[in-house]
Amino acid sequence: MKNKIAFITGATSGIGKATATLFAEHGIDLIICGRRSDRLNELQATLSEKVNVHTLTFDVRDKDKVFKAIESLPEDFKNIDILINNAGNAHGLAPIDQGEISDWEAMLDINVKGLLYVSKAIIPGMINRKSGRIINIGSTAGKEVYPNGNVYCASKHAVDAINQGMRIDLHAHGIKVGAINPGLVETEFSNVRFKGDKTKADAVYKGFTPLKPEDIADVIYFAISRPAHVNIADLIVMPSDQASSTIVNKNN
Ligand code: NDP
Ligand code: 8X3
Repeated sequence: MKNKIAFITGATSGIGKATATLFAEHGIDLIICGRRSDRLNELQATLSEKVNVHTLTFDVRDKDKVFKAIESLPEDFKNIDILINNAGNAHGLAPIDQGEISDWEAMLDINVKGLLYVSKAIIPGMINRKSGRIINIGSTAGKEVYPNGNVYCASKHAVDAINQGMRIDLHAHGIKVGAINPGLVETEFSNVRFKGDKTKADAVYKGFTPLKPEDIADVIYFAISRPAHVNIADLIVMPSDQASSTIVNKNN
């Protein structure tokens, strides 16, 4: 039987990379995406030992490049079964009156508009084939707002709404849509948020046991491997030391 094909955005790091690695172990062919082509090539070299892997290098903000990249897929990779909308980051952590406009634009352009561009390019094929699964990576920040999180939280609340909207609009076409919403996961996320300030980034994960990207990859694989009649519509995953965005037991 032919392998299923998954399209994963943000596969160069963190949750996306861990998901690509786990999917390869389960025999799922991969289209891995990101801006850092060296990392994509490295991951392709590793995972190609197990499955067929195609790389696409593009910035999700550039809609022409998104559409061209997806149109350029070779025949063998065109019939995408699973879309993991994962690319995204926080940029900055500041009160609303002090936030940088360029950070706000980055978060809305990447986390919201980028997710929409990729989805718009891939959904028509799923509709034609009357099947597909879409997992949107939201966040606890899409379920509640925390101090200084303002626009990042807004972007993830938008992902939450888009996830619901996609599910409502696509279920008649046989496409299953769901979101996985992680709490604190130790990835490059905080390094990006704090613009390379390692001390600030490391401090986020100190004093407690954060989730690992592999923990979220496990949950994503669980969601996409349910039987046909089961759809994981919306799921929140936190470290045991976390109760909400602001309540984290940091006494360990
Ligand atoms: P990482 O920073 O480790 O990974 C982010 C990924 O997104 C990278 O592969 C990066 O690739 C890609 N990406 C970022 N910007 C762009 C862009 N403009 N165009 C294309 N790709 C881009 O963070 P995580 O793995 O933690 O984040 C993955 C998702 O999980 C995000 O949506 C994030 O909001 C969400 N999340 C993370 C949590 C956490 O605590 N870590 C918790 C809840 C949700 P490249 O730089 O090569 O382009
Ligand atoms: C990432 C988790 O709490 O930093 O979405 O917003 S948090």
